[in-house]
Amino acid sequence: ALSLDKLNMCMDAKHHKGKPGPEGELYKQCNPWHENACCTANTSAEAHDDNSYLYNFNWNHCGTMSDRCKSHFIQDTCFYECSPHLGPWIQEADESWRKERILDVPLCKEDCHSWWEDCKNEHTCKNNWHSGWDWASGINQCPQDAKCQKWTDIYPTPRSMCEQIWSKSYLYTEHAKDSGKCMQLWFNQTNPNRKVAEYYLNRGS
Ligand code: FOL
Repeated sequence: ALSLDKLNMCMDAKHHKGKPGPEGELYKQCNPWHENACCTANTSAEAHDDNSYLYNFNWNHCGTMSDRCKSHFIQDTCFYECSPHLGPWIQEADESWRKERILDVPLCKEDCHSWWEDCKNEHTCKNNWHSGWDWASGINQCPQDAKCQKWTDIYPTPRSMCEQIWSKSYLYTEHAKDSGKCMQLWFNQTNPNRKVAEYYLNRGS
């Protein structure tokens, strides 16, 4: 029978495994997920590359993105591709490239703020990075009608960035990392997000 364990599952998207499991070793920033992951080792390595084959996504669409800022996008990619505890927020997606997506994942305040702080001096041309790019060159470029602007003109606050950049994948929260009420992009040892998923599952039923 179809098993649906919302506390331990992978979304049906472009690169995710059918079900979570151990991976031995994952690449650099993705390694915290290695004990139980929805990403393969190959996906974890690609997560660290510019214009990687995952989505051919160009972080440098308005000039070179700093390594500090880019580290948060790598971490977001690890979280998105590897997390086995996103069940409560998985929804059907109306997109050509994936069947399912995440919606309103409650993000810890520190993770959103440090991401925005480390990126606030960059430039971008769009608030929603999921759609509307010019793909003529094979990687995304800013479309004619979207000029490069200061990051802070596109995203005045951490909240606006975290919620808009991946079309509401994340919900901004004021919860702190140790609260058990928000999902962490950054962690070292055991995945703290399982008990957060458990908290929201019980709350919703
Ligand atoms: N991180 C998180 N947290 N949530 C996500 O949903 C997410 N998604 C990606 C990467 N990290 C994420 C994938 N990013 C396109 C653009 C970005 C992208 C995947 C695909 C893309 O092909 N956009 C087309 C429209 C495609 C369509 O909707 O059919 C475009 O018009 O630009």
